[in-house]
Amino acid sequence: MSRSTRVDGRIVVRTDRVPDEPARLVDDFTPALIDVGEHHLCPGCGEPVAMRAALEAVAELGVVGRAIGVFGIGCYTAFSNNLDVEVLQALHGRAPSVATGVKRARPDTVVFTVQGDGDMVNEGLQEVIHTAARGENVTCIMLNNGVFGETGGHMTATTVLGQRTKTSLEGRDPVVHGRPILLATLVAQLDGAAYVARGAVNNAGNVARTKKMLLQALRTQIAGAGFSFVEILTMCPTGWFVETQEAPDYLADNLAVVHTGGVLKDVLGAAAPPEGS
Ligand SMILES: Cc1ncc(C[n+]2csc(CCOP(=O)(O)OP(=O)(O)O)c2C)c(N)n1
Ligand code: SF4
Ligand SMILES: [Mg+2]
Repeated sequence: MSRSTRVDGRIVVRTDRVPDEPARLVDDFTPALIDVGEHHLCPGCGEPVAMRAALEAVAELGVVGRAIGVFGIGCYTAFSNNLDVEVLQALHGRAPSVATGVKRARPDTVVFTVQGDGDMVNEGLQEVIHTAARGENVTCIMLNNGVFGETGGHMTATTVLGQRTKTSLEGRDPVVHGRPILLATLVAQLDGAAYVARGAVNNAGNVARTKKMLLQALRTQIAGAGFSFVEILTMCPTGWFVETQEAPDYLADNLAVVHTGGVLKDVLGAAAPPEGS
């Protein structure tokens, strides 16, 4: 008896009966820097994938012992208790300023923020703009799902036109709600920003590209070249009111056509320091 079946062209694992083959562990994919392998984020959420890529980048650069994460407030905040790196909790949107303080007090550290679009663009936009303009030697990571996920899927400043959210049930209307802020595009205009990129985690290729962006952002900081910023588009099937398995395509067809991916600025380029520096 087959363990999977096809529904609308997709392979779906059957859950209506006990499988005749026992489950087997293919490999232990838990990242080394995650202390507790469990979290309470929704199935299909993109934030754990982005978090994993960031942690792998920190580990690969050999800076675990001097890395400090500054977390904003959103679903991703759950990870602040799970990680084997030092973590500080900032108030909504204030993480770039807290990161600034940490880095100025301890220039030997490698400081990165983890914030959502609601936290960074709605509730604390001026913080990241000023931090970038000052050219602070920190890395800010924004997980952009276009909604306030944790509080139930409300519209944010990055919600794309037409996107259905809890507070825009007929889709975001430019006349009523205004137009989305494309934050990476905005930050790239600032002279203090040395590295700016926008990635996504809706398929394996995009995860690999996003990890390269995170590596280069952290290398930029390690080289002392100035502010670095990586925006990552993440799935939020719960806040988007779509089926879990539909979320990666929803991201590609809606968010990614407006918040387009790629490296927007890379002052250091190939001159970045090698791993283990
Ligand atoms: C000052 C303040 N306003 C509102 C809230 C409620 N709140 C907690 S998490 C959150 C949503 C954060 O959204 P985002 O940063 O996009 O993260 P996501 O949950 O989507 O990952 C809000 C509005 C709060 N904690 N503090
Ligand atoms: S509400 Fe959205 S962002 Fe929050 S855990 Fe669920 S899928 Fe992830
Ligand atoms: Mg969000």
